[in-house]
Amino acid sequence: MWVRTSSLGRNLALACALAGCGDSEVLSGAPPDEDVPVADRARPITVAPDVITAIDAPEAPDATPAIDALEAPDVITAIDAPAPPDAPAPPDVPAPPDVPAPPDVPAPPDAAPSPDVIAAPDVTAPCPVGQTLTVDNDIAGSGYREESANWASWATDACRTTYRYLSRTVGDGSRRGRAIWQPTFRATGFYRVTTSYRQSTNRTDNADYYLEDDRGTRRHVDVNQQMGSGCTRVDLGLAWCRVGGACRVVLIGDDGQSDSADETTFRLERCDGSVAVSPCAGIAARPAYELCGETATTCSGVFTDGSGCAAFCAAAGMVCTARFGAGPGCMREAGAIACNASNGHLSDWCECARR
Ligand SMILES: [Ca+2]
Ligand SMILES: [Ca+2]
Repeated sequence: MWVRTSSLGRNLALACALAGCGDSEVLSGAPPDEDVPVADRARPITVAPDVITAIDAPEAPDATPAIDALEAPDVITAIDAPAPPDAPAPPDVPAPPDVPAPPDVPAPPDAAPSPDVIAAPDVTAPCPVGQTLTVDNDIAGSGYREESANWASWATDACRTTYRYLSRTVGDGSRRGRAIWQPTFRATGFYRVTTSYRQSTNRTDNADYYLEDDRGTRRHVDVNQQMGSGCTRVDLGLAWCRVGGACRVVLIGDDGQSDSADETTFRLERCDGSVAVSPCAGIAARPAYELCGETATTCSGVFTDGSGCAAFCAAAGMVCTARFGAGPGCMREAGAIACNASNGHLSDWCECARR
């Protein structure tokens, strides 16, 4: 069912409405510090200098020579003729011959890729595990951008220098828009993706983040930005990103509330240059479908268009094995529903497996 569970944020909003502590943007005529609760306004705002580089230096790989140097042959000590008794000077020891250059090692032949494997470059380079790509509104060229003029900046409790937020005092005043974090990848593999925002009662209780990776998966994470404390970080999951790919995080401000956007990091956990396409890619490619979990042979997630679990699973060439009520944001409810039920639900949770 499309059931939005009661949230603390909504209670906060109701409490504020009753107590008169609501959105300062509305009540105060949008002063410059519209985004900051009253208690925060006396606090000095310090803007850190923008000296942080876009990409942390990767850990240096172990210095492993490509080819071990050949051992020098034993020094030749042969003496052709015994020294005469009256010639005590030691014979010259011939210098060892030059160490011959190691022969070129032929590259192994490329393995023939199977049809469902994405070929990726850079699979033989040392893997810079731990390399962290930081994308932020305050780091020029790091890969952060916005798709509307509805964003404003503020510094209080920012995770890095300043954060951005949808404001009704700028742009068209609708507080709608998208923020995108898309770094340039130097290694192919699995990255842990973490985003951040400044928690505030002025923020949306429904920030829609989408983590899109180069396997074709699109993971939806719904965040209540009224929850947390100051600079708050959220793990969006693992993404497989390749050199030259289009891995990214998209925050869609769609509800007229104020989404907040700050630093997002992509930390390399392991290199893997040849990854099978997700078995659930067909589900992930449909905007009305949310992919919530996957294995090599199963997918689970939520349809939000009333199409039912048979259609949901068929998008991945699978069949429904279980169905539950659910709301958008991968919120599964208790109580099983028949896979083929015609219950009029706009959204349900589906579990799928190969035929
Ligand atoms: Ca920032
Ligand atoms: Ca939203």
